Amino acid sequence: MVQTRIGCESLRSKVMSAEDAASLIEPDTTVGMSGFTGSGYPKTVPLALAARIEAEHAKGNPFSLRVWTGASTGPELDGALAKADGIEFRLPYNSDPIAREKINRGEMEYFDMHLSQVAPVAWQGFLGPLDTAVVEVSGIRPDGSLIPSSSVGNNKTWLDRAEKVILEVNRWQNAELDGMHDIYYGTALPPHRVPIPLVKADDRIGDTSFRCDPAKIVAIVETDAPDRNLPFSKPDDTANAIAGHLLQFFAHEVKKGRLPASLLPIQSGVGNIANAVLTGLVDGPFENMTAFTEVIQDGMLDLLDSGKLRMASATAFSLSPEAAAILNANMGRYRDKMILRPQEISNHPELIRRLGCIAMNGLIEADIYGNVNSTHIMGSRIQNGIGGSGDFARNAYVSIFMTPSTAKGGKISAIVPQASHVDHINQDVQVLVTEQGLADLRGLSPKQRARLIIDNCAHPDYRPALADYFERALKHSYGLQSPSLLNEALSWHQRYLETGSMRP
Ligand code: 0RQ
Repeated sequence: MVQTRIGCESLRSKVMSAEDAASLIEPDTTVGMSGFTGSGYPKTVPLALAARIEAEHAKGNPFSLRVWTGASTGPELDGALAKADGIEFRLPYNSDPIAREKINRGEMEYFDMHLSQVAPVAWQGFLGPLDTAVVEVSGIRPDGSLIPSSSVGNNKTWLDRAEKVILEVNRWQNAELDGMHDIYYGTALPPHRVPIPLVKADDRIGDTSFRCDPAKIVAIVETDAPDRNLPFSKPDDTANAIAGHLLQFFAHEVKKGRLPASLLPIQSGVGNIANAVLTGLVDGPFENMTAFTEVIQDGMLDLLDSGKLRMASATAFSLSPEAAAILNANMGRYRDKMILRPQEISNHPELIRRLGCIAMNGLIEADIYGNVNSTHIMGSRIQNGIGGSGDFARNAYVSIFMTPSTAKGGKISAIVPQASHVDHINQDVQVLVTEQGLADLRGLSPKQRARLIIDNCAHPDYRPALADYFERALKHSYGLQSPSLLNEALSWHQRYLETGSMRP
């Protein structure tokens, strides 16, 4: 007999099957789901909901939902609901391939908003009412408070705002997660907003659990299923070169007295390159580091194990299956070195600016002036979403973007005359790094930036064409602050669409 994680006697009567719980969600309503970068998302109710939607569609009945999450979830949620044609509108960050395809075919509306802004905007009422919250927790305490699972995301807000609440109590999540979380209940709307009392990355300012009115809980489903836990690829030469340039930059900044020897709280974006940089820091000279970031990925565990990282604050885990197994086997050891907070706090501009985070994020393309596109392929196809990159880039002590200098086997240059979509304006991009080198853009004018980016970051195959474009723009541009040849600026993208390569 498996021990229940539902410590609150009076709530046990609400236990039911995922199918019964899913039947409580009405068509044409808004559902706030837990989940952030593949962790802590509900795993059975969305699947049952997708089956119900398919059955209704087969009968000719319309059934679709507006779905809000923390960030990306897993195939059992976004994948299943998108496949069932069950999502008419979704926010924020998504990395599910089926949902991505639907969005790019124009069959799903999508708003990839800044992650720190989701909860405040929901409270401000701009998103409309929230009908149902479906939230995974790792347990329910005897007093009815909810022990969060492997991500916090927007769960506090969904539980507060929703008319009714469905809980998934997941036994797969480690019971020793209890105590790791820090749920801040001091947020308010203007004019009642006050400073957030967090001055160090390891400060605790809230509760270890969620509060939830038991009268709103309409269903509890007990589950035992793992998070998505996608593997990371081993750092290749490109990733290692990028990590090497960054480590050199940090050492230089410490020597100049612009960064302390333990650096400042690091933020690391998603993906293999970001993970490789963390792994690189394991062998670096910096000790006693802290992280104030969004996700704890494999490299962050390695850094904690090495003793170089003292603690990490985030809103979620994003681990490979191997790292998740290590974390779960050693939760007692890791728990005191990690804090999971609501994404409204982990990504809060006030806190990022106060702590002076070192922001490190990936990109799709940057132009010669350092405007960065993080989201759209060829200006129109969404890849994932802006996620938390904007929260951190605008407010960081130093904002770094990194990428391989080419994509698709060299057919695409990541450095282009003009970005086909801009998420981060050049003022928010202070350092650009590729495997070719690093461009420190701080304090430089657009023309000075262009020369440095072309020389230091562009791939040699594309460098001459970029230099040629820039020199001609200097001669023929309408203005010379950010020289541009309008009829040519996006021609590299057009050439790729027409020929399959940006090469001239
Ligand atoms: O596509 O898989 O079809 O080959 O884009 O690129 O190289 O795998 O890079 O995993 O580091 O992701 C910007 C998307 C980079 C990520 C982005 C194609 C490439 C591949 C992915 P394929 P890679 P990464 C906090 C931080 C926004 C959110 C963020 C991201 C696919 O970092 O989503 O920063 N960032 N959050 O082939 C055409 C180019 C391309 C290109 C790459 N120039 N043109 N295709 N690709 N460059 C965390 C959160 O917010 C949750």
